[in-house]
Amino acid sequence: MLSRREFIAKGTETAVSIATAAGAGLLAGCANSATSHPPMVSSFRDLAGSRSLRAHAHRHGLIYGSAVVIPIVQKNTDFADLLSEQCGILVPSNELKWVALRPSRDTFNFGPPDFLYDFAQRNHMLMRGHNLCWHESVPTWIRKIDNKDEIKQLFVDHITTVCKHYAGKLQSWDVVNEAIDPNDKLPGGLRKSFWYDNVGPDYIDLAFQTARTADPNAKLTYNDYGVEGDNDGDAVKRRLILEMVKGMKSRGVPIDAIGIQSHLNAGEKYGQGVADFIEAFHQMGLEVYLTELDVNDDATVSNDLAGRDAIIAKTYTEFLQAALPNPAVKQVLTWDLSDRFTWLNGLGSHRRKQPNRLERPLPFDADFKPTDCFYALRDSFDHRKRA
Ligand code: 9MR
Repeated sequence: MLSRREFIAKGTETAVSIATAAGAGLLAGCANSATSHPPMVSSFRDLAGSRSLRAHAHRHGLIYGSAVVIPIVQKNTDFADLLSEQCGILVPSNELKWVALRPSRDTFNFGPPDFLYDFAQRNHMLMRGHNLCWHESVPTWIRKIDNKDEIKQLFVDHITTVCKHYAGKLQSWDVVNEAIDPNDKLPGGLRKSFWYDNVGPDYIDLAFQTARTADPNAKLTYNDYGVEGDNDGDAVKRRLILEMVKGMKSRGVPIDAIGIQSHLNAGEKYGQGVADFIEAFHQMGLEVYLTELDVNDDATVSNDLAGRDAIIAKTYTEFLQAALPNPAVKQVLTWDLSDRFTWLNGLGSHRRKQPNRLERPLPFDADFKPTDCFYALRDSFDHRKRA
């Protein structure tokens, strides 16, 4: 039996071989697993084991996984099965954010993420943490404190407590999420946020240093969006993030990885920009994770489902063709696994620009049947040369 630390160190190897062995029995007599659209697929259960995203990713030096909303995993056993068959890594969508984890100064709500960690362990999956610091998840109780020293102490104590709770267990942490916004016109393109205002402009360094001390094993990650496209806005953000990370490295701040969220827009151009961005981090010795992949098709005018799905899948393929050849890329996570649970159709869906139709951004549809995105992902893994 491997210890938790050994398991993490061993990556998904064990996980995939177990899943593959189980799948081999299930699939005995089935058609060639390399076929893109196997005719025999009648349910997600036909895609377990060696046909899964997890197994195909693993064959090409990648870990595939998904974000999850924990109460759904607890209630829906079919979905829990789907996750365990397809994913080598999970990340809670919300439950490790300050607002969920820290409802009051004296309460740490570790129950749900602890459940997910145990679920991941039982199913030979890794888990990553999202996130320790984000401008959008700041509890009301801390906003009411009128003393910057006290807020800074709470910031350090929170990161320390949470990282220690999971020390040696999580593969990686999104230590700081979305800290760059050039529209705020602050030095370095930093976003004006509660943490910037109260902890100070060096809050990012402090967060990474504190996390490293509390959990020396987790890969410490800076995670952001709006850096994926071949357009001027994304190019500006890429340059600012690169400068920020170079500065961190030159100051000896412990950073191990970059998370490229990868919330894509169907039909937009993805290619050289993201490829060069990844290569710059590769040169710096950092790992790169595609952390929140999905494709909204707000801009697609036609309502024809097959046509919409084809554009969405093509967007996956073009983006992954640009990103995956770089050996720095170690993980691909979609932001949920099924269209039934995507944030793009979420409560209030104020961001959905075509309110009369549901988004279809993920590898499994609302009935857990594989979508064109599933095959686009799997084929993209297969086209990657092993890192
Ligand atoms: O998917 C998440 C949604 O359920 C939450 O309501 C929202 C606010 O906490 O955050 C969503 O996840 C975001 C992630 O934490 C950071 N990148 C963008 C994601 C989608 O908004």
